[in-house]
Amino acid sequence: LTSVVIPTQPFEGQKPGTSGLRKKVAVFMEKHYTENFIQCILDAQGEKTKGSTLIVGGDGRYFTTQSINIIIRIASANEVNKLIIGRRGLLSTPAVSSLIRTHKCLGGIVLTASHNPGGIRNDFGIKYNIDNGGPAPDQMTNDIYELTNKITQYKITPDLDCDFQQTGVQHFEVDGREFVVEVIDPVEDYVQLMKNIFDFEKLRVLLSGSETQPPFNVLIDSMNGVTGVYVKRIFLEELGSNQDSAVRIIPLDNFGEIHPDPNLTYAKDLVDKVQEDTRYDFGAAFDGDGDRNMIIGKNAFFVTPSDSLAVIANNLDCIPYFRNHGVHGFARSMPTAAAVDRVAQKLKKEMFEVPTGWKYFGNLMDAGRLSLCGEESFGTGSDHIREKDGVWAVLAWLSIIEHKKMSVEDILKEHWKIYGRNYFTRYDYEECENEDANKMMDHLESFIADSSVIGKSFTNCGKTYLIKQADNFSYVDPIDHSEAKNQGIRILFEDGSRLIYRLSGTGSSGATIRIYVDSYEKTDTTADAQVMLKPLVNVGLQISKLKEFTGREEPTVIT
Ligand code: VG1
Ligand code: CO
Repeated sequence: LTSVVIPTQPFEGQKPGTSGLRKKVAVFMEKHYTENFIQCILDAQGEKTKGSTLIVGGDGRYFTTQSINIIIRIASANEVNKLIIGRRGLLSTPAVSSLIRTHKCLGGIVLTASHNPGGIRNDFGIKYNIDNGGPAPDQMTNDIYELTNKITQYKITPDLDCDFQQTGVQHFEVDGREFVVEVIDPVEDYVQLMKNIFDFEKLRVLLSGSETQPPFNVLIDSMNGVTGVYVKRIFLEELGSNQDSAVRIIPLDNFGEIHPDPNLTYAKDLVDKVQEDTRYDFGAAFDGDGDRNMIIGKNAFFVTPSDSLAVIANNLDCIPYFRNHGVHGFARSMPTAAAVDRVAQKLKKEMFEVPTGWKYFGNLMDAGRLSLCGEESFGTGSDHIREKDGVWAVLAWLSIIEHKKMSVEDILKEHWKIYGRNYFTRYDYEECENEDANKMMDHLESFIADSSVIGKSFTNCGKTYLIKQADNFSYVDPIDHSEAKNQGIRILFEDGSRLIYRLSGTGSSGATIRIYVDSYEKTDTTADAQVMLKPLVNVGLQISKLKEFTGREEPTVIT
């Protein structure tokens, strides 16, 4: 086989966002569009591309097969030595992260738009992960973006046909060099990793029951995403959970026309089932690519991701991995409520607050300063890999439940009793006009730039909030000292309450405004979060003038 050089021209807007490049499928289908981006990913690695091995796979959404064919043909022409591809193109994001580490690869190309809807009319995405298994840092995604703005040609092996529906190794000769494609089972490596972290014997007894104890009944919802293949193997086969304890476990390329995002709005099916059927002790859902998780208890008792992180942090001794490796620091993204900070303080662990996006945790983990971290957006994970990990989070919760012999609700109530409670909510306004959203953010910029706002008070529903600090969050990485600026407008109040405003970096059209609202209560810990936070939400709407700028009366999603 011989490679050829194809002339091309730059496309506008191939700028990776919070987590890769996400666009409508139709955009990726434009002639040369995907080819350009793949060529730029490889070019950004410089000489390291030659002779390298890369992992390739994703959540199986529409355009996965087409994009993998493109990757195979472009990688081979650019002297990549080997691609390791998940069978049928399937690999969860955490599985890619693990495989990069297990096989000591240069990196991996993850084909996913995560929780965004899939199918021919919806979103596709491409993300590059580096040799530590984590998302490419800002420096590299900026390099990729710059290359996309000046690309003039790409190299491709047009006649290379490679099937990846069955496992096995295939050898090709391209321009006189050997090129190898190894198609692997998508779950094998990941299952081994989980077995090394958790006590599968104990979890098996919990989920399948014993002579003295009925099974702990779980309902796991893969939302037609890639976790289906992992859930089937781990929960049904390895841990002996009942056949009907997992639903929507066949990955579909359009996710069955649902929004594969595990929260109370989009995973309502699961919430309703667990609420209606009191036999269920526990429910969990994952997003399309398997890095997000939602945890609910009996009667659909909801665990916020910020609390989930704090509870896991407080109970790491239930998990063999942490008993063996020790526990270093904890971290959360800035908008995530500070429940875990209180655990860190009590356990005397280092605590880090980073910008939104998993890429900011990687350096701290590589430096051995971070063991456990999370985001309010249903992401939880540890230093076993460099991505958030939905299945891992569920196994962590089940290990805690097994060890403490307590229900989800009782575990939370006990936690709040000790630490107090961080009430949290997030309002999302999806697909606003870009111009309106930018104007609102400009207005907030000028609001915080005016130093006279410090000490100003806002009263709503009888509650008064006094501004203590207002800024746009910036972060200096403690390891490589790189700086990330403009990561969200923060308004911090005297009583510890916070309002945070950001524009999403994962959408594919329009602007999504996120408002994060949280407050801390030492003793009043069992109220409804929406009721508790309503006055602060109102203050948040008043300060931002969101309704005036966007014309939106209500948020699209509340989490
Ligand atoms: C969102 C979340 C962020 C998360 C990111 C990727 O980003 O807020 O916490 O890391 O999605 O998650 P943004 O910029 O839209 O707020 V996933 O599961 O899409 O890889
Ligand atoms: Co995801």
